[in-house]
Amino acid sequence: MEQYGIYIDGKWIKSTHSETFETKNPTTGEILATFPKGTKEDVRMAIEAAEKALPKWRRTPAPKRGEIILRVAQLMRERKEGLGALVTKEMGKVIVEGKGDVQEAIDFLEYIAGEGRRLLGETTPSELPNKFCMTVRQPIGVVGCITPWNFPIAIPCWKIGAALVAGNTVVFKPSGLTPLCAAKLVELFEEAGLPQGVLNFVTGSGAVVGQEIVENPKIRAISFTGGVQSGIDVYSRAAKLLKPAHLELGGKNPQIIMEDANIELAIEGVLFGAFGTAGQRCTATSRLIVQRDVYDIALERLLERTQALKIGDPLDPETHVGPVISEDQEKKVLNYIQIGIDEGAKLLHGGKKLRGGLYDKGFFIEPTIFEAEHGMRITKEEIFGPVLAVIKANDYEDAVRIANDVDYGLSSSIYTKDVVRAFRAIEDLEVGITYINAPTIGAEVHLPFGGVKNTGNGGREAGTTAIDEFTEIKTVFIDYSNRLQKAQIDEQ
Ligand code: TXE
Repeated sequence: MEQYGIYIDGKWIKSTHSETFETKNPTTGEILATFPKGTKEDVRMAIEAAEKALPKWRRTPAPKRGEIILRVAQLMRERKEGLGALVTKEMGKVIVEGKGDVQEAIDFLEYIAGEGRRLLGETTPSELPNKFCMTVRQPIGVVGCITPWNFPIAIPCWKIGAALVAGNTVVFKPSGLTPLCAAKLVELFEEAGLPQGVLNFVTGSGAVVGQEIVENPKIRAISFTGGVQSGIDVYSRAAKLLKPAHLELGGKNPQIIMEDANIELAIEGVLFGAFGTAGQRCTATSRLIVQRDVYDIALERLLERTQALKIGDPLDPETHVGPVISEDQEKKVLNYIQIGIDEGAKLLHGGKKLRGGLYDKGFFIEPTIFEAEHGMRITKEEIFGPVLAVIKANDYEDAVRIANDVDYGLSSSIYTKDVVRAFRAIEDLEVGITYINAPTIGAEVHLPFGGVKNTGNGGREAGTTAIDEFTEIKTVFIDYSNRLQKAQIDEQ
């Protein structure tokens, strides 16, 4: 079993504290590695190293910074099978999705490496003669990246890749549930030739390591993905320091099926959207809103197809649904199932923890389908597990009203063949992402990713916007008139 330390200034070293924690396989309970319970002192050492490395890194030409990032992507390509299997072992998603997690990281790193040759600013005419105006993008400084467990390779790459190409140095804290994937990622950056101190890595709790990252004034910006409560805590602490904190939080994503939809396709979509990654994606489909004329047939097909799903070892390529990440997550999901039953939702499928054989070692929950009334807690709160609430809608207006009547606004989907309705849905759905005739999951890295309402605080990761949270814009005026010119003053 591997025993890791923290990674500071290009070296794996011991934490200032000797206590450790274990990372475990959620399928088998096997201990995969141990990591230090990092301290505030560890974070301060990481910050010091990142500050020391900053002047040289920010002056390294951006295309050269991009080359190192591209090299990480190449190494990942070479090792995709092994890394994908590690994601599956540590996080529990089925193997095709484990490899997909790695592929998403590769795609993003390749995309963002090219940003080294863009980092575009603007030029625009001046209101005065012989004067030139432009903007340039500059790194923010030392930034903190705090990540969750559900995409243990892809999400850290979205943040770290964008931060580094922009010329920042990084203190990275992964989720305590997936530190091994994170450590392997750090090793790849090291192997790709990232200079010492540019990326530093401290494991430990949100309350100690995470909080120090947020509250230490030497960290100039935070990028956070996680739960809403943690996000609010991060945002309010950062606010006291006027520190920008970019937040990607949860979702309660609806898929709408209209009466003219291709029902087979829509059901295939919802199976993937709701039960892929055992429902543990921020974009997972957790509500299926069906127009009443096709409600019975859609439900019938949904139940038939769900019965055929194979739940088991996520390393087995035949498996459709693996375990949830941890005992706590299992408890949370089972508790929501009980809430659904107690509030009178009709349990149509699943609802139980699976037992016997392999199931006894891991955290397996049956794919669960409720027939629910809009307004019940299971139709409003993020569950983050394989639980789907099916809701009947009268018509398009009713479906959109239900879809929008939640606190979150990340992803959405509508299945319809009516092009007018599809375009109306693009306008009407209060979310950051809308899919037409496709499930709520499946982001592509060259498009912006993020949501409205409680899903975040307005920013977007990935795409052309990826760089925004990691750069400051400087406005530059160059006067070559050789005299004092005054903007906004009539007499010159
Ligand atoms: O997230 P946390 P958890 C949701 C999902 C899930 C719930 C809890 O509903 O059931 O969140 O998951 C660090 N200051 N999502 O407990 O606690 C923490 O150590 C600084 C949705 O894993 O938010 C970890 O590294 N850092 C989400 C990271 O934040 C803090 C993906 C996320 O942990 C902190 C994951 C604090 N106060 C969970 N508190 C998505 N949007 O996809 C925690 N951390």
